[in-house]
Amino acid sequence: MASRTVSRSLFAALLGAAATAQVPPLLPFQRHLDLLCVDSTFDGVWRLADLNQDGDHNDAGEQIVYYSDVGNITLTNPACITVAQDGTCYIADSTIDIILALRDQNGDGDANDAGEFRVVCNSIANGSGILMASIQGLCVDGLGRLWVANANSGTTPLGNDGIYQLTDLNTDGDFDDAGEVVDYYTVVGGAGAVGNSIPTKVWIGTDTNVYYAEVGSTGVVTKGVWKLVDGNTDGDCNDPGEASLLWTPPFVNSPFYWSLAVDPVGNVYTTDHSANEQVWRGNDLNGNGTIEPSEQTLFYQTSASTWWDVLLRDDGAVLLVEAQTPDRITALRDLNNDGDARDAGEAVEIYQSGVAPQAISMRGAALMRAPRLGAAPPSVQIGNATSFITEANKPGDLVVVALSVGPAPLPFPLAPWGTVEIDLSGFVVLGFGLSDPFGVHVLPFAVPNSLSAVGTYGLQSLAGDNFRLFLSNYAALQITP
Ligand SMILES: [Ca+2]
Ligand SMILES: [Ca+2]
Ligand SMILES: [Ca+2]
Ligand SMILES: [Ca+2]
Repeated sequence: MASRTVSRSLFAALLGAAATAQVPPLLPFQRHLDLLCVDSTFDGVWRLADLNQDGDHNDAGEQIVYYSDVGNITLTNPACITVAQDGTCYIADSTIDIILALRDQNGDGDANDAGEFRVVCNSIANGSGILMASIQGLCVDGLGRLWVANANSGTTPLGNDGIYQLTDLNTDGDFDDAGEVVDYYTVVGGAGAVGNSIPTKVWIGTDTNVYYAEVGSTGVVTKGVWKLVDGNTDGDCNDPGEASLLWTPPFVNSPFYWSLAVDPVGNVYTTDHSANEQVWRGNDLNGNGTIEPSEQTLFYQTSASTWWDVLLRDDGAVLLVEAQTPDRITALRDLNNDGDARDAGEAVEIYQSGVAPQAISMRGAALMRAPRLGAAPPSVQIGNATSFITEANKPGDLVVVALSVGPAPLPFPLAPWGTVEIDLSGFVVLGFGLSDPFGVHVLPFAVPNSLSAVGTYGLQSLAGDNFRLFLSNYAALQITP
């Protein structure tokens, strides 16, 4: 199957690229659609769309209930959320101690229907016998494995502070069987007082290493961003030297570096929503394993924030997600390229509970994947064949592939469909089908064996479900003599 081949070869390339290869990364996706966020007041999940494409999620109809206590699964404190390659969304609840999987199967825009929600891990009584008493962070990798940042608890069961790797070994759709939860890293010095170690977020870097944020408050474990490298490739980072402190951003008045994200070029973002109210960016540019003062930048600063999550959007915006008064999402963009988002116009609220008709108290958020199109190969001789590969949002999505003979026009927005990037005055629909169990649609294309076919053509897919069809990126096909 093409998609499996693609991901396997990608994995092989990543392994070849890094001598200390650990984990194939998945996030951030290359294109983004709607934003899912957990709300621990509402005890559910919201889907925020920008249906009128005005750049925000504040308009009527743009706050959609994605999951609200249905069936016998009643959320109490949903703390974190992530979205996998197949469109499955995972959330962890740190009070009822479960990981819940959500996927919209009937294409109505939510995961509230029968068969759309299921518990995939009991974080107290799983078959691996590993306690995860207070899950604060979730991430998913390119192999569909889950990564958990867990803090120990002040009440029984206590559990440990650490990073856990969850793999569905028997492919029965959950992470609850024996051996499926692995202790990837137990924080040294974490046992004992609850505040010795509080791992809050975990992230898989493009360098295939694992990063996590530590906000321990007793001084036993140093606060900041830690890096985990499985040097002896035995499947964990519990061996000497495998965990190291990458970065302690500047300490000013008891910082609270809660959230963490790492972009594809190694920029590490962490937010401090203590009285300092600062977002820092660092990058280990000299590759010595630590981020020094010369390698860090105060990226943003404000007042009265409670940033529970930081997201990296495909347009380069850094999204700060917070429960505050008012609740809000702030998009940061370094418009003048001076290395921060502290200049006029660089911070924009794209959701605010005082403006939107629906108040949402955001405890964590994740971006869904938007359709992505590529031609493989993108250049082909007349009389030969190529394929158009569309990665949709999820399995079973409708995919329509169009080819335009006209020159590429200036892109223009067409709400709620996204951005049109092919010439609509001369296009033809080449194919129409459903994405496979990997969320991928492959359309083989035979190029006519005629010199009159020589030229450059524009391609775009439209993909999605009844609730949300969305345009892919522009892809070019070059036909040569
Ligand atoms: Ca809007
Ligand atoms: Ca549904
Ligand atoms: Ca399983
Ligand atoms: Ca190891």
